[in-house]
Amino acid sequence: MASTVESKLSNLSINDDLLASAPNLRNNLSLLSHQQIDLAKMLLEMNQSHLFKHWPDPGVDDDKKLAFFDQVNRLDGSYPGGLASYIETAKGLLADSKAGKNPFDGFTPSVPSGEVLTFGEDNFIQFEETGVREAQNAAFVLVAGGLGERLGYNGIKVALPSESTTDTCFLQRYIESILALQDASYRSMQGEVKRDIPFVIMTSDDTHSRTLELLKTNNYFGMNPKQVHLLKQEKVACLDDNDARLAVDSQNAFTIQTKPHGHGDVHALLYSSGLLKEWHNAGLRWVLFFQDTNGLLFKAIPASLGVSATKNYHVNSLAVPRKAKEAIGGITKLTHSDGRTMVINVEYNQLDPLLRASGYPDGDVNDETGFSPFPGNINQLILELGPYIEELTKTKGAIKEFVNPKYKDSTKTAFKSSTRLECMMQDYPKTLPPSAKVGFTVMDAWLAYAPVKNNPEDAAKVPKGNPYHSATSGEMAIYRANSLVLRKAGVKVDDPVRQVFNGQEVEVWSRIAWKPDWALTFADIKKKVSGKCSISQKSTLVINGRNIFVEDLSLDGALVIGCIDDAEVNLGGSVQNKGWTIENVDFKDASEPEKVRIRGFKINKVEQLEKNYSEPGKFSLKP
Ligand code: UGB
Repeated sequence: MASTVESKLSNLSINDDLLASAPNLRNNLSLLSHQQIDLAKMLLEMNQSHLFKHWPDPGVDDDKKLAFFDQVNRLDGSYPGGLASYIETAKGLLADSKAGKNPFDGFTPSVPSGEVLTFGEDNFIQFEETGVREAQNAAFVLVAGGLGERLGYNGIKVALPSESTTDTCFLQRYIESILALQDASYRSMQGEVKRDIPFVIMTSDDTHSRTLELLKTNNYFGMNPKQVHLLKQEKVACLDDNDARLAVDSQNAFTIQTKPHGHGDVHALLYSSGLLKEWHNAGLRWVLFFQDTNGLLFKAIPASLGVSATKNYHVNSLAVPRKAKEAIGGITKLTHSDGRTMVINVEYNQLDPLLRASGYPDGDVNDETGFSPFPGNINQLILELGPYIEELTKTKGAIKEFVNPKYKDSTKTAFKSSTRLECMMQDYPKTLPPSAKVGFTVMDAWLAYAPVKNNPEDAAKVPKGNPYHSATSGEMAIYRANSLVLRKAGVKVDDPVRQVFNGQEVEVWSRIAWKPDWALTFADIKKKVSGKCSISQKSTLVINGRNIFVEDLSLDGALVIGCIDDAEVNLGGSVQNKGWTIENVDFKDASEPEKVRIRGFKINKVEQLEKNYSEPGKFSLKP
């Protein structure tokens, strides 16, 4: 055996000094292939001999030793430049972090200028029309690999109901919205080729199989499975100390601890998948990125895509007014002392110190509008495909990383728990040349942004006036947005009442929900609603069908109406019944399903008028 080991060693030139740091590895070399010895050599050179400290003699746990190298091989193959490059970068970033080095050194922040839109105004309607036309030249990318640690929900977040009158989950809402855009775009272009809009979902080991299962058990929510591509991101190795020693799993000494690398992985995955080139060859022009739980998102998409197309933005970030110190990144213009400038997201934990260090002694504070002057990044990005491919050809999709260790004390010599490198998709513009056209579009938060991120306990602690970003507020925001949109179209929708669920006081508007193919834009709403309509606060209105026209409707109760595409229904008259009530549920009440508990209420369907038209033809419903 000794001679085999010696010959492997001489072939691979692991020298004895290096091996002396890992005697237990030396004892096991005979088990390893040449490729595995190569990886072992790399680990020793990168100062990782501790990984072999607990290795027993050959014959004991040999399968685990081989599994260890399988994992090392995966970690090495899935990171641009390999594991050695990961460790090297980590050492540099950890040293910078220990030294308290500011990643924005030399940059001065200022408030950038962008397109600020108001719902329903003429230019908003114009942008929506342009956006719908452009939609058939777009591909959509959902980043859904996150664990949602802040929410603490046990399932995948895209499976959560976006609202509970229809129980439509986020993934269904997104897919139906893309399909509605696809149809509307085709109709607006009259007669040109009909395209299926590609839809990519980035998953991770935490979410992949459950996302696939959700799609399969629901027939892809009506989308052609060929339109959907799942790209799985890999996790990265955790780091135990400032020397970037890899962290060993506490449950299994033959496994390196891993954690998600962040949503920035989406660029490298898209690049290596070959999809970008395929889309470019097919004539597509836009890639739209979005996150897992924003039920309002598609109300903002048509207009913001219209802005991208009109302004020829290479990068367009969607933003909302943001309260100072609110936990979303701020869009900021950074000007370097050497003259470089960029418009980029600065994460909320970095914006305040950056401002303080740049001559704003109060840091990030609200101005006279009641909001921070730095608009809040909601991480919905629209990239122009051509320049995007050009840039990724240079970078291979690698995004500037950062590290965020939680130190045990001020000496910054030890971590409370292992850390890892991370990257964010919105950091993509950091490597762009100054000629790149980087802009942003601000819309009201009531229209564009209501994510579900915080668990009930944390949401209840959010400072007064700041958004809860919980399952409760996410659902109530959908009813509010739909009510406000109908109000703008002339419907008399009652004022909301205030109610407390799971310790959060929210506005409860009439529960109004419609399928995306009923109305995508404000122009659609205005075509579908006319006359004198009114909806009382206790009411629920659910519209499932493209050709439902509402005229002179007075609703005080619950009404659920649906029709097939070949039917047309005129809806009016007076509907009155006991309706659907909202009942409080405590988040600790284990007798309720988790998806109900986390929103703090459930809907009791007491009485409703329900009508579905499943035959072609013209119908009228006027009770
Ligand atoms: N995600 C992945 O797909 N993979 C990962 O490894 C991690 C996440 P979070 P975060 O909307 O208010 C972002 O955790 O990262 C997906 C912006 O950085 O919900 O704290 C995950 O599934 C911030 O600037 O958010 O903050 C989810 O879909 C601000 O805009 C998405 O990435 C903030 O979002 C976001 O993950 C916001």
